[in-house]
Amino acid sequence: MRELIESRNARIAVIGLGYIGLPTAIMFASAGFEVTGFEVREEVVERLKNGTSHIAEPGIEDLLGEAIESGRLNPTSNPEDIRDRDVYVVCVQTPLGDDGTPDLSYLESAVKTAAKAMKKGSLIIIESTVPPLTTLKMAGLIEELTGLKRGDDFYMVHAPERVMPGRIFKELVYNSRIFGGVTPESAELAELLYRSFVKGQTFKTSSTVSEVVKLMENTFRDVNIALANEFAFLAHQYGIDVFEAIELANTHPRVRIHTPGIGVGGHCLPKDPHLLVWPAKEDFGLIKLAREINDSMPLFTKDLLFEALKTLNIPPEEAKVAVFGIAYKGDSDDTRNSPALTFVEGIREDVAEVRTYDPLVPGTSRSIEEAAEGSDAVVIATDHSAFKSLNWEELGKLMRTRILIDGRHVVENPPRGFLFKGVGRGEY
Ligand code: SAJ
Repeated sequence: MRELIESRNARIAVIGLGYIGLPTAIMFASAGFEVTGFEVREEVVERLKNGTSHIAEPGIEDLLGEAIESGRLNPTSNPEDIRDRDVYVVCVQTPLGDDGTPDLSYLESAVKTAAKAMKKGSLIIIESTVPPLTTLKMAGLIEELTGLKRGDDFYMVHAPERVMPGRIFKELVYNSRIFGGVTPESAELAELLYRSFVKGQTFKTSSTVSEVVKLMENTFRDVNIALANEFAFLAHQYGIDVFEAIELANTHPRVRIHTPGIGVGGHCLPKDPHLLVWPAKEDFGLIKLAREINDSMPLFTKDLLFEALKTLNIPPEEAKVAVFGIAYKGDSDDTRNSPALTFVEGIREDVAEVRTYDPLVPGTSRSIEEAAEGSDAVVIATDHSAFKSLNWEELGKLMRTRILIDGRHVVENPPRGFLFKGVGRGEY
């Protein structure tokens, strides 16, 4: 296998062409490997064959076009097309089910697809974020299905990604990377393979340590955001601006307080802390409480809005509210688990009308003016760059009442003539 990888003659199958699998398949193709991209969604395969991407990522159209035209990347939905590959890279989602526990059905299906197609000596790599011990379980599934033995007859690795949407191609190359093998040789082979395009540092460990590391990274972030949100609650108690306090506290060389806001969204942070503790036999208070605090932020923002309506004697049932931003974070078009949407659903039944405007998300108001027209309150729910330079004097003329609620610390100095409240802005 080592020679096949070094000579770029290893034939690679990437299973799952989503926002991680497609860029990864493109990077391997660009590094000179023959890559077959397996994707169950046939409409996605057809688009990719024509060189058009179903995911919006800077630079992806050109890189995809080159990979397809060179013949090195071949999208398919036929499992026969990935038979007897040297490497299988599994990049499928691991969402939470409706019951709040991890749904590993996509992963198991992808691993079974690989097991049916693989050969003796294949290297199986799981990039998906999974609960600890899952890679070992998947190795057992492969052994059951193929009769092959891990380590002797096939290699298996957990290789988590750390990329940020919008910077995927840069981070795939320059971010450091961890390879967790079910055997040391598995990790060595995976590291050799990825160094065909990874320029960042690479580290080898066991599959379970790798799974825990990935989940610790996002749990660390979620818990620290929850702490920042709790500092915001305190700022309201003490009548201070939490962002001023955080900026000053962060001048300490070893303090890095995160940013409070309307909540925590995306497909990672709301989920990964649950994956981390799920297989454990006991509860973990801090991690669980942090999730509860972050999930409470849309409601906290609703309270700020209702306090402002009350101050101006506007009955909520008569209020018209414009929500600016529904994406889960600034300059993204992704609305998965967006706290802005949780906020919108949380007020919809209590107010007369809710209009949303998000420049990056289709289906919202055609313009910010259309959303603001006749409204009693504007609520900023996403920190899009476009919202940082709004003409509030002009927008205010369109509004019936001028209430401004800032859920993402977008407005530094509240505009004159507005009743302003912001998450963490306790002085208002
Ligand atoms: N957020 C805050 N306060 C903060 C930072 C973020 O409220 O200080 C909110 C954001 O508005 C957003 C949510 O949290 O709603 C998640 O934001 P994020 O910047 O963590 O974005 P993700 O989920 O796209 O990316 C994270 C990253 N993980 C870490 O930074 C540790 C990324 O590196 C991972 O690759 C990604 O999860 C993932 O795929 O796991």
